[in-house]
Amino acid sequence: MKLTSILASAAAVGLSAIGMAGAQQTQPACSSIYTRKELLSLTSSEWSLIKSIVAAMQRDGWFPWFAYLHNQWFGSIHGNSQFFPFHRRFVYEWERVGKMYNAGYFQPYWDEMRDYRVPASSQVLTANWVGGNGQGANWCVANGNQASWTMTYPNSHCFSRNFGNNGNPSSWYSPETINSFIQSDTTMTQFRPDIEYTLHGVVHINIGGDMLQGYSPNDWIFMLHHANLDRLWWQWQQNGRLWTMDGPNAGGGTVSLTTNIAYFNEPVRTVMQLGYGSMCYQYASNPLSRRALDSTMDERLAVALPKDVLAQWFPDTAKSEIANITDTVVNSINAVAASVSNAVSQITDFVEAQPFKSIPYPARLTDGWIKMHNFNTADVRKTEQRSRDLIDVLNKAKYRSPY
Ligand SMILES: [Cu+2]
Repeated sequence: MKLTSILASAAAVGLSAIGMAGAQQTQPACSSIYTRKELLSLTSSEWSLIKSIVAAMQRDGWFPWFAYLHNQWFGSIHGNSQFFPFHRRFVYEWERVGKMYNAGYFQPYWDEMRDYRVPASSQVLTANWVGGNGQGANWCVANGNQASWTMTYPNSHCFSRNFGNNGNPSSWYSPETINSFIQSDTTMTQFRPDIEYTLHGVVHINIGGDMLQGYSPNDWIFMLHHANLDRLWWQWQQNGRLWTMDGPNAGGGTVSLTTNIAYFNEPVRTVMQLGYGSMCYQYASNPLSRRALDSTMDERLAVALPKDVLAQWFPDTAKSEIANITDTVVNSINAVAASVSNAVSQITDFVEAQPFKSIPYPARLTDGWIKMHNFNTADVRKTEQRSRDLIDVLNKAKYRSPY
């Protein structure tokens, strides 16, 4: 029905906004663009190629180099607006090295929100993919593509993971929460902590082991994780915020488009627009079935939430035709043309027939993690509380999550 045309017009608006802002880009458009796919959507030949390149990179010492770089610059690239540009450039650098082995390499991402209810049962964390929790006194990982590896930075140790909450990590952040950040944050000063202090930190902490350390790039999950966060930044940018950059820099001052990225010493503007300069990649949306539920999520949010609440947490959904139609129906079904009300009552009936499963609170950042990053504890707790407020709103409204 109409939903596809609504989504298509939303996409068109996004593209034209990029075209208008294009004047800020001084680099050439890429002549060809490759696609970063969700890990679980790789074909078996893509996965065996990528796996073999990652193994070759370990053999040739690239893991300790990237772990060293991340650890060395740790204080400059977290807790301030270097966070997104640095990690975009860093993951790209990893991918660039991978492509020197074989041009077919690209950095997959992990659509972590999909697994937020029970992270440990994610297919990503199984033997066929990146493997699961570590075992024994040193939490050595014995399965997956890094099974039984010895890491050499900062000293020789077995590659390790130590899942949070005694091996069964607490829930992390739902698609609804992340969607709300993407829709309602208008500055990098808001968006950066909303991602860094939530999904970013919780995944690092709950995977544990090497992922818990300044040298977390020892775990290839680091690259999957940061490619996903980069994808979320890009979604936010495409929402009319392509050139939005503000907020604090490490050691004082602010980050702008002309500020240099830590370590790389290249201006932030060079990484802002995917498809230009060296950033010759794009993200495939997750083709897995549950991801196709995004438009269902919008419908259900519009049905469940009063208009003012919807506008506060999901301003784009509130502006969409979906919300207007459902709102009209809720207020005066008689005033609507028969065909429209039919379509909408079908949506409403369908949504109300779905079981209600409340959204769990996500795990919080630990005091140790906050201290290690020198984060402001009050800022972290405020961000976490806002996420919990949204979950309260959704659960109270008996919002039926499709995830
Ligand atoms: Cu980092």
